[in-house]
Amino acid sequence: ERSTSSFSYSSYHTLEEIYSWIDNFVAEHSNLVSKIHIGNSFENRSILVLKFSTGGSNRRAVWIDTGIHSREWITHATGIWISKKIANTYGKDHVLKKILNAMDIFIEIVTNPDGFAFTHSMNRLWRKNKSSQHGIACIGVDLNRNWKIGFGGNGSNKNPCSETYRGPSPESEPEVAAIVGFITSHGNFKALISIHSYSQMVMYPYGHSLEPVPNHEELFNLAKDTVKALHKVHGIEYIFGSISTTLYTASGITVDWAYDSGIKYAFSFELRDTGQYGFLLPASQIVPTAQETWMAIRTIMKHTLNH
Ligand code: ING
Ligand code: ZN
Repeated sequence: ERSTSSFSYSSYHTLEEIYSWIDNFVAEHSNLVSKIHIGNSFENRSILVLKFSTGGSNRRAVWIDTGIHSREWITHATGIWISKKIANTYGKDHVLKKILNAMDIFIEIVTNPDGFAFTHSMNRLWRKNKSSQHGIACIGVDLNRNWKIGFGGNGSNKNPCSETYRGPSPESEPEVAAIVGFITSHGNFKALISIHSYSQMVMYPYGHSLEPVPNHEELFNLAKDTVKALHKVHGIEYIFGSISTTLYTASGITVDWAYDSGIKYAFSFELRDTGQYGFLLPASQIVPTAQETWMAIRTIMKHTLNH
């Protein structure tokens, strides 16, 4: 395809289709959007980030990642739709305009490209990346257990055959190391939203511990507002709270690393549904899911702007 006008935002796409959409999208919105190559995956695929910026230098920034778990297809589709929404409305939506006058937005749509390619070619329900180690038969590390805060703690597994295998060491996986390198060297990220599916939840740190974070009350209230904004769109109910008290203990996760790295607005979403379709959410739910998720993200970005 040569332009985004023929791209269907209400369908699921392959990696090749998404990477070609990214190129067209950046070309069509070059005043606002650029593509950054932050590294390569274990199987040497490009790891790409979209940057939305109206100028300035090293502005405060918001990070959004989708698809760290490859089978969670609704998350990639939502990242694509939201990217288009930002490009289409940043001149008209006054809140978004204020956000983009002061901050940059970075979106990593395919955070686990090797796993994602594998969900199309071989195993629709593959979760981990595709890394292998000499002499070990099982493949893949859970990229949401490979971060260094709480690495190796409860809710992660040292068995390479486990779905929640943490990997041999913190940041051992190139997909994680690329993000750590990028966010750390940028140095001015204020919010991070890491998007998963499914369960309909908005959560914040910690996952590795039951201890409340210093700004727990602020995050609790912001999560409540976020869920309210989401609910307004199509009436979908989300629950919210810290990861360890809402879901389960999970160690070595993205948002715990973000929080302890100084990103005080660190959230993880679990998108639709609550289990009827699970990871196989029908494509007819892509646009409504993206619409409500956008209002949730916008709520967090607005709060970040004003704090
Ligand atoms: N569930 C998440 C998992 O990695 C999660 C739950 C989300 C844990 C955010 C920690 C942070 O186990 C899915 N669906 O991947
Ligand atoms: Zn997930």
